[in-house]
Amino acid sequence: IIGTLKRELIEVKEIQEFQNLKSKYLGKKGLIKSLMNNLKDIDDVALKKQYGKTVNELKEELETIFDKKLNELKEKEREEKEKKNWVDITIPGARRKIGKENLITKTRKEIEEIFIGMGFSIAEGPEIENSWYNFDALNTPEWHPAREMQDTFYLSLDKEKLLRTHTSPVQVRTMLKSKPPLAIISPGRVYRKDELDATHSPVFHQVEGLYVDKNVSVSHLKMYLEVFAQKFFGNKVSVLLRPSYFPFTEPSFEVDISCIFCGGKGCSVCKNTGWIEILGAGLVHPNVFQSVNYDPKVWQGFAFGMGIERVAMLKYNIPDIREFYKNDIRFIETL
Ligand code: FA5
Repeated sequence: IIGTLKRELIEVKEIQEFQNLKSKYLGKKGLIKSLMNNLKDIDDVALKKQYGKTVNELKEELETIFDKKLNELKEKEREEKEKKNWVDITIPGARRKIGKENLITKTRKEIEEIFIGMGFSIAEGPEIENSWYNFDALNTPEWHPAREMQDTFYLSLDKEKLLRTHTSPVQVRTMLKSKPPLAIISPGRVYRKDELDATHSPVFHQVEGLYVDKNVSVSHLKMYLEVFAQKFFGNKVSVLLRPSYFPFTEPSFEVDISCIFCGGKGCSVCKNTGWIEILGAGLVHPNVFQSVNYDPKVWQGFAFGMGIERVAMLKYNIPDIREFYKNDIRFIETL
């Protein structure tokens, strides 16, 4: 029996075949079972005992052989699985393309971080504005010639609804909502009927700044802008205030930084002046304080508004504002 089994087992390659063979020998209707069934036909007690013992020994021996074969089959199966799942770790991996932060977002975050570091918080306002917030409350009523300074996309015939032309309406919204003193910046998208060219886009981004407290003067404005400029563009940068005009500030300034390309000596970027304009600013006009019920005799403040694309163009040396909106992956990847 054992010899036959061993021969049969050599042929067995799979677990299922093994199970079939095992039940043929050891199963309920198997060989051992039928040998055991013969016991009842043996009358001689000693012979019966001997027979039983022999069959049991045979059973044990068969079980050992089957166990051994099962282990072999399992080991073979494990080896095959391992072979199938083998990974060549020396093959170079496929580089996965990952996204990059948009440069406008990156620049906005850089500006935000600098001002947050100086105690400012972030305020937001809607892109669809009422004319009152965008103009009237900012000392620019309907008849004011300064309305022409920013050509507006109106959303209604009565010119009540418009796409905000600057982030300055957030000043008004913030002051109406909170009591002074306060220090906020407000980044966001703005719209103007400007022709698209290398430095102008009809949709662009600004960051507004507003600081209100007692005894605020132009020197505070200059100090904050100087710290900003040095942190953003580099330690050596200095700031120049040139008199200018905005209806919502008095006095008003265009703010320049010393040219970061030639160190202020004069080059083509700064048109040999040594200075580059980065933003508009000034001390909050008393009429603006009046529109939001702040007493201008008690409170003073400074405000500024800078173009995010413009400062990003300077910092990252981008010659044309249109690069920001083309979605050319090569542009994004070089940054
Ligand atoms: C203003 O919009 C004022 N609200 C700024 C201000 C705020 C002054 C608070 C005083 C107090 P201006 O129109 O100069 O100012 O625009 C501010 C900045 O936006 C500019 O310096 C420039 O960097 C950017 N800018 C203006 N027009 C465009 C445009 N079409 N495309 C891209 N950037 C622009």
